[in-house]
Amino acid sequence: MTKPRLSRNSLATLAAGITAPAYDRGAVSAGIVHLGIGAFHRAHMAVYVDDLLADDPSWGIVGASLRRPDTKEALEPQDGLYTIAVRDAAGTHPRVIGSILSVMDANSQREDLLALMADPAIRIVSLTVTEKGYCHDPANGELDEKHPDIVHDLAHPGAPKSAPGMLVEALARRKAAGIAPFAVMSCDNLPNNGQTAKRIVTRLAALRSPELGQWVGNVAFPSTMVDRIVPSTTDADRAEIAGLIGAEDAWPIMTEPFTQWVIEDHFPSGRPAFEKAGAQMVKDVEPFEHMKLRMLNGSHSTMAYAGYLGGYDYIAEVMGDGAYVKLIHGLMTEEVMPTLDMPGVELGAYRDQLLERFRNPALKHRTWQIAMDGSQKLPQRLLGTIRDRLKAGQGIERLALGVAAWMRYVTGVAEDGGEIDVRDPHALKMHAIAADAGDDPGALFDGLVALTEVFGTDLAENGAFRASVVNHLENLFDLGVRASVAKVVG
Ligand code: CS2
Repeated sequence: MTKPRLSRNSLATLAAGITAPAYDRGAVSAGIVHLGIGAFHRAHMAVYVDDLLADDPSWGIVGASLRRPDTKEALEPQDGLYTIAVRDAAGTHPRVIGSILSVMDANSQREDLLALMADPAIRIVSLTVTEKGYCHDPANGELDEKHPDIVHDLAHPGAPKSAPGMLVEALARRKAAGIAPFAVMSCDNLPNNGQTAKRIVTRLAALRSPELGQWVGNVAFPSTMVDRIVPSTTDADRAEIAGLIGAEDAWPIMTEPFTQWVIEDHFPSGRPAFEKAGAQMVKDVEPFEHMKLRMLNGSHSTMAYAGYLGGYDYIAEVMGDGAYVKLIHGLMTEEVMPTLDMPGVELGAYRDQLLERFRNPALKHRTWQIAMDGSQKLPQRLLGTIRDRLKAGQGIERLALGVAAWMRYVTGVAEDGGEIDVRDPHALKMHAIAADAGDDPGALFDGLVALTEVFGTDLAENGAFRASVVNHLENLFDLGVRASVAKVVG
């Protein structure tokens, strides 16, 4: 028998014991617009908000996709409802979330979306548009004024394509109408994401007019550190969830038990009581962001490149290889932890918890998924730590292996000669560099390190950095990745 589609009407017929919104969804109104309504948002912020709507129904979320209409197509027939399934060794635990009132597709509904963002009821615009959605130079965090979407948005400010362009236009409309600005809350994995968003958006506004730039310069851009691992959903996941909840959900979200959200408490136009749902409200998020990007994401990216090249499809598989575990343990303990200043946080316990999360056998987290967009991720995940250590005259052996594995990965050729599907805004450029370098590790390094948007200018000139990465590249080409990892961990 086919199951009904998950929707308002089928809620009453869900399998016994499935948690679903206990508040009256009809009474919920929109207070938040979220740009980038991907799996991550639905496993994180939307869940915190779902926990709070019974207390204050004025904080419902309208999601928007800037690139593809697929989330709207999945959630519209479901009245915005979807399942979040927490997975661990003990099983899969589904819960239906109701905080997303509707989803808009920015391409076909741009004007409606801008009008909503300019509505006084919207007091927060949050974003998970991924690193590349900021249209910035990842090496220095400044707006990339030559980015095609930014060039477009300056020529057509009323019909912007980029996330910064949407924010500036909506803020400009609020300013013109005498409406207080919304707070812009970044939920992306960027260092100091609030300040970064503020720098980019204010610059774009100033390019439109100095006066607008000044006004936008006074908008609140609270930083947040978000943490939850969310692998992409597969058809097997869909089938499992339908069996568990007794309804078809076109896009359930699979995640881990762990969740953390650290938020800078700066919302002049109000905010939900996030702390009641477990978020940590703090004055300064930066140390937390730093810790997470270097420890979790730095390990993730290293495992993604070295793991993928070694034939491991999933992070849990990488964690089944003792040499890789030693590499990641050593990377965090010897090379990352000494660069962090986190009074009150037991870094050893944080590391052990991360290793445990990476081991979660029920989480099918692809190395290929994490490997995406490395040019945008490397600076904050590995290169910042490397800079700090080089400055202090300290070793970078494991971190440099992560960078070398990325360089080897973006050649697009796997160890067995097969093709790697490299997804990155600079994929073509990097492919051409690799083709020119042939199998000369030094030439590959020199070609890639010249990408100043990734490496800045300092690392290209650093002899210790070059020596270490090129040494690893030689091993990667001569011995293969598994032997290279084994060599480093002794
Ligand atoms: C991952 C992150 O895909 C990636 O690059 O490293 O999405 C990671 O799973 C999250 O940051 C965890 O909070």
